[in-house]
Amino acid sequence: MKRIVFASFFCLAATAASAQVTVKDPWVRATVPAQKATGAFMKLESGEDARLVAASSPVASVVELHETVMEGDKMRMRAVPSIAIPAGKGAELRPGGHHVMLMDLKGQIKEGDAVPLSLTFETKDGKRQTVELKAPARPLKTMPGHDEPAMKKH
Ligand SMILES: [Cu+2]
Repeated sequence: MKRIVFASFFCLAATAASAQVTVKDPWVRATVPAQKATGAFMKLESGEDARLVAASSPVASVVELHETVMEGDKMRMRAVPSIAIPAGKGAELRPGGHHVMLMDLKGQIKEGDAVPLSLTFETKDGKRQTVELKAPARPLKTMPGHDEPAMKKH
């Protein structure tokens, strides 16, 4: 009887491993001195429907999940409880869209720094997975900043 229980346990473990969320191309926007907040961006892929439900980093006292919304012609950010990662489609966290917001920064994040991030994902059936990674810091140059009050069109 015990052997059967162990066998099914290992089967479940194998299934969970194959359903993991993959994090690709993570990066954090470098900051200038005295800047208190910045964003972390990445591509998320998953074989089954999942959500990013929590994030933390030792460089920031407060970490939130944000979306960017247009209010009239202004871009605003607001906290959301989770970011959906549809199976096979994935999600892209980018400036001007969803992102991980690092707030109350403990110091300047310089270009080339490796910023530790801990991301918690949850699948539809409630299984949780935490991914630890280091995201390189780089300046935002050509893309519109998510903290700019409005996108200019010419
Ligand atoms: Cu934000």
